[in-house]
Amino acid sequence: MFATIEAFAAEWESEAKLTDRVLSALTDDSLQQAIVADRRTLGTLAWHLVTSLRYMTALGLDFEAGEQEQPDRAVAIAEEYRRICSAMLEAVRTQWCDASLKETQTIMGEEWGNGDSLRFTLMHQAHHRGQITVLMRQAGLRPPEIYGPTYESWVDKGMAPLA
Ligand code: NI
Repeated sequence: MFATIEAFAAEWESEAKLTDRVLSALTDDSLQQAIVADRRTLGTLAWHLVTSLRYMTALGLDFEAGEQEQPDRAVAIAEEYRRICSAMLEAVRTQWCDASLKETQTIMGEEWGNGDSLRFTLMHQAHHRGQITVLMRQAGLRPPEIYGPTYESWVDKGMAPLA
């Protein structure tokens, strides 16, 4: 869990940058790429990264939820992602203090500290971001580096990539 707002803010800003890098690499056509037939697509997963942040308002944070409908254009999803990431962080910074992170709320029938909810939100984003990078490959796109080199970046450096 997070004990201070600024510890969360620092991690959130760097993680949001990584997610933005992924979303900004999507193309409109790639949004149709499905995990398997009739399951989530790259587009629905990318939009889920935006819409899931709205759940933070259930914790008492007040910020603009934005459009409900998933945009057709990848650039619009990335743009809305950047907006809601900043709006959510601004709400945490201005509406909560470090003591708020120890307060608990009932989430899915359990008592969650707000600091735990912030951690969950970060991990949830990373989870779906990982799914998205796999779908990017299936859609023929080059995934950006996240926590380390990709297959292509090893090749670019003239090194033998791990298969
Ligand atoms: Ni999810």
